[in-house]
Amino acid sequence: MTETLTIALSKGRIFKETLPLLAHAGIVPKDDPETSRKLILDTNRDDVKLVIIRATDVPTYVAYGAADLGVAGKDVLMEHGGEGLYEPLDLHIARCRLMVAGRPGPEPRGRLRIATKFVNIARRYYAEQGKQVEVIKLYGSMELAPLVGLADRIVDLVDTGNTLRANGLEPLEHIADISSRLVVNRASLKIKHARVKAFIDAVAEAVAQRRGMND
Ligand code: PRT
Ligand code: MG
Repeated sequence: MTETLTIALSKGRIFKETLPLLAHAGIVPKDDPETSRKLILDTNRDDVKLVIIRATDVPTYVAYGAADLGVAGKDVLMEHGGEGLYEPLDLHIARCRLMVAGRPGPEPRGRLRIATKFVNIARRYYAEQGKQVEVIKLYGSMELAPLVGLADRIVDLVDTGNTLRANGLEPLEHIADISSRLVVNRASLKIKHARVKAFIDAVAEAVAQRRGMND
């Protein structure tokens, strides 16, 4: 009997954009997480399961070995720290930029207040700039914070920029280009080496093919 390979994914854009890559590796889920309430999805392969979790929980599941592999945004990995994770592959999906944004105009004087869900990234970023800031942790709708005087700046993901524009904010500083990465539990890499390696290779090939088609 072969051991099970468990892959952690979040629903939404990551699931949608990972599906074709999984298909290339011969893996097709039996349920759609957007309509099913199941948290463990069977696939066409008896020895492959998908666990559907919050995007920010993917590094934790994989680091503890609750999933062998996972797909997570670089933003989530930077914020988590990535300890215990092997990151073999940039999937080039769910791309966006991590930015500092705020109202147009000069930087307010004094100690800046920064609202974000990426508190570790924000602290690191401003520490590298030698700037003293106060970081305020939020769990969503960061764009609201500068509008109601909670913060001077936000650190958030930007794709089209429409969300910022709709709220009278503009991107001010670029922190990092973001895409989703394949992450692997280090013990799984050793213990299930042949299977994990074959999976990584198949997904890498799918990524290369898709990039060849798109660029
Ligand atoms: O939504 P939920 O709270 O459940 O979790 P999540 O937001 O962590 O998950 P999800 O599925 O929304 O995002 C998963 C990953 O997708 C993120 O970790 C990023 O790596 C990646 N990604 C790519 C994005 C975006 N593009 C993106 N545009 N994640 C979020 N956004 C949001 C952004 O936060 C902002 O609110 O979209 C808005 C900006 O979009 P524009 O096009 O208006 O600029
Ligand atoms: Mg979201």
